[in-house]
Amino acid sequence: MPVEEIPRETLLWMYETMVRIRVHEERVAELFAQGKVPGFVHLYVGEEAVAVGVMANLRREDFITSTHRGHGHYIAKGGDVKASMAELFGKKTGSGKGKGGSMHIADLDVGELGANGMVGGGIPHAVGAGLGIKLNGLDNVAVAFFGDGASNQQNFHEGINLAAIWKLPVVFVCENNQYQISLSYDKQQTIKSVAERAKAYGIPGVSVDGQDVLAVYEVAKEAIERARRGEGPTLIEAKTYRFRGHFEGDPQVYRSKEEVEWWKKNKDPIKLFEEKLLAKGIATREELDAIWEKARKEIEEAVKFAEESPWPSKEELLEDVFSTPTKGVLVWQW
Ligand SMILES: Cc1ncc(C[n+]2csc(CCOP(=O)(O)OP(=O)(O)O)c2C)c(N)n1
Ligand SMILES: [Mg+2]
Repeated sequence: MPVEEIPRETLLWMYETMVRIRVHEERVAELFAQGKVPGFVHLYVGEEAVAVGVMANLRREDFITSTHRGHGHYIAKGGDVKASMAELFGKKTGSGKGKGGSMHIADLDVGELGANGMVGGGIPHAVGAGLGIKLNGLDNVAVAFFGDGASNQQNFHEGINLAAIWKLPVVFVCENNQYQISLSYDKQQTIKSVAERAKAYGIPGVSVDGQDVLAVYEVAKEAIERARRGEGPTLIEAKTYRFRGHFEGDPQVYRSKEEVEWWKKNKDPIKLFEEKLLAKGIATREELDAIWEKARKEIEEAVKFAEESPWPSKEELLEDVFSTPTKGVLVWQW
């Protein structure tokens, strides 16, 4: 979509939010390497335009469901970075009181129904939210984010089918970053685009360059408006790329350094958007630099907050924790 058709305020929000995610993720990588963030960490560097292009069309009261790679979704939905950073550290002040960690950030205040350690696990939740919206006669929408790997899961097929036959206000956003862990896309699926699967459910399917925030914005706008009008779901495939490993510590033996470097050099969503903003005179270099400075300051404050926060006490260990015990044994948790 041409920049001229989008308010300057929205354009700057998009830039600022992509920068905030990038600074957050690169800082978390350092903190993880220092041993300050326990558990697995999957970062969103390189994929920022997807969350931001979609979320620029959402209201606070709309819902999202996220993935194991969910920090970017949370930040773009307007989440509190202090609460999520404290959660990453396992501290009591975290959004899940320190018991969820990176893969389980949820915050109902901003409509984030949950990141999810189960691949494809958020899809049925979004469909449930869509059913709730419809039964209550509201005009909100629910957006399910998931990966290319998740699009091979039963949850994906059942979820889209139900949303399609019931015309639910759900938008399915597949972040096709071309790998599920070490398995490349062409080894997972025979179709060129995940969006082709929409045909099987009788709904619109569209594939978009996920490194171009304005292209994502445009297709998301159409899908979200369609859902709000009660016309049912859309499947969007955003073709993107993760600049870091599947998780922090991934040796990445399944792809070449040249491939990664090519994407960083030619398809960095922030650089591409920046060039456009400068060329069109939407912002000056100084204004953009100030945005980076502000983001760094904000993330440092969140790190300080997390570091200074207390650990949960032993007595709280079993509070707010739910499970399905099988003969006294806790079910598998990834
Ligand atoms: C149900 C389930 N099966 C397997 C796993 C192990 N696993 C974690 S991430 C992942 C790959 C997911 O790939 P994709 O959906 O493309 O997301 P990406 O990591 O690329 O963002 C797998 C198989 C899991 N967490 N949950
Ligand atoms: Mg993937």
